[in-house]
Amino acid sequence: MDIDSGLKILNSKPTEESGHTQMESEESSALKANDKEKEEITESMDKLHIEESSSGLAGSSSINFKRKPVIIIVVGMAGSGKTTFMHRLVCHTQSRNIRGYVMNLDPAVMTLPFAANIDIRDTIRYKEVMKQFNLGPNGGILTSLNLFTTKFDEVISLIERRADHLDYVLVDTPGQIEIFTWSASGAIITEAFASTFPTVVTYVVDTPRSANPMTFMSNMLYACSILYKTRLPLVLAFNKTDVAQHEFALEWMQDFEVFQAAISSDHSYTSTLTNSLSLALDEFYKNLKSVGVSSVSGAGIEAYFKAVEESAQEFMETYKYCLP
Ligand SMILES: Nc1nc2c(ncn2[C@@H]2O[C@H](COP(=O)(O)OP(=O)(O)O)[C@@H](O)[C@H]2O)c(=O)[nH]1
Ligand SMILES: [Mg+2]
Repeated sequence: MDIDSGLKILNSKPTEESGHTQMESEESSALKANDKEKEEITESMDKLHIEESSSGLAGSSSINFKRKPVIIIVVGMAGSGKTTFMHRLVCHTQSRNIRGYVMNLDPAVMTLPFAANIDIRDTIRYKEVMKQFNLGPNGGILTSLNLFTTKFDEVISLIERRADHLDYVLVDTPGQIEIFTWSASGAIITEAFASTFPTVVTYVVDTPRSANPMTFMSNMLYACSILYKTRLPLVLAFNKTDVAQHEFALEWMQDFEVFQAAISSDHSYTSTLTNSLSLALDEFYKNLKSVGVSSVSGAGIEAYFKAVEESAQEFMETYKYCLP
């Protein structure tokens, strides 16, 4: 159960079938091993002590920057469809013979619709972390991510060894966005990736829920703060376009007067503030790539990968040299 043995069980060719088999067997073995679990987690924690790597920081062991694979970090509000979107990306890469590697960083997810090559749940059992450290669910998820991050240099080395055979590494993050975007471990993971491979962040937006101008603005402010914090190219994926088309959002982003017209009937303070914010965000919108996708039907996924490729190029030309 320690991270070393966890990494050894990674499979290299994800398929949906193997995903289900793996998950089913994990579930049944989890039941059987229920009694042993507590012992194992204690052992695991003992082994997860932070060792100082030769170069000091986790992830900084990499000397050579590689042009491939492109790392895609998928973030977004809980329920925006990150995991379903990941599943769609996995299906797309498999059907086009694009070489993808899949990573799950959500320790609390019950079942995954895709097979993950690297799964935080193989190493850390977050419910045991909650018990052991007397934490609530969010603290448990955060601590699990922290524990996993202490060995992230091994994850980077593993991907480096396979780099020649990979086009993309797809990374799913915990349901609650702030656990990844506002934690030290989230920052360490992001920096470890970006200092070794071209790295692109995808912010998944729940399009039907963003039809309200205030919700839209609140979502865009969050997206902007992620760009500000990660300093990485950002692609907005307006998800669930099978339920609501995203053209209204593109229009609001291209022309703030259209957005202001949408809130003109509201004379509250929030509306005035939203008006001003739409002007402030104009610069953010100008440099942003936005695509409409449906994780359910697969619409827009080609356009999404095109946006990722352009962003990876942009990373190499601009962002790489701005890294701390
Ligand atoms: N109609 C529709 N539903 C979606 C789409 N993507 C995700 N969902 C649904 O949205 C809910 C949350 O999805 P999930 O992937 O678990 O979100 P996460 O918390 O961001 O990982 C689930 O009920 C999904 O079936 C989509 O493109 N279209
Ligand atoms: Mg999820």
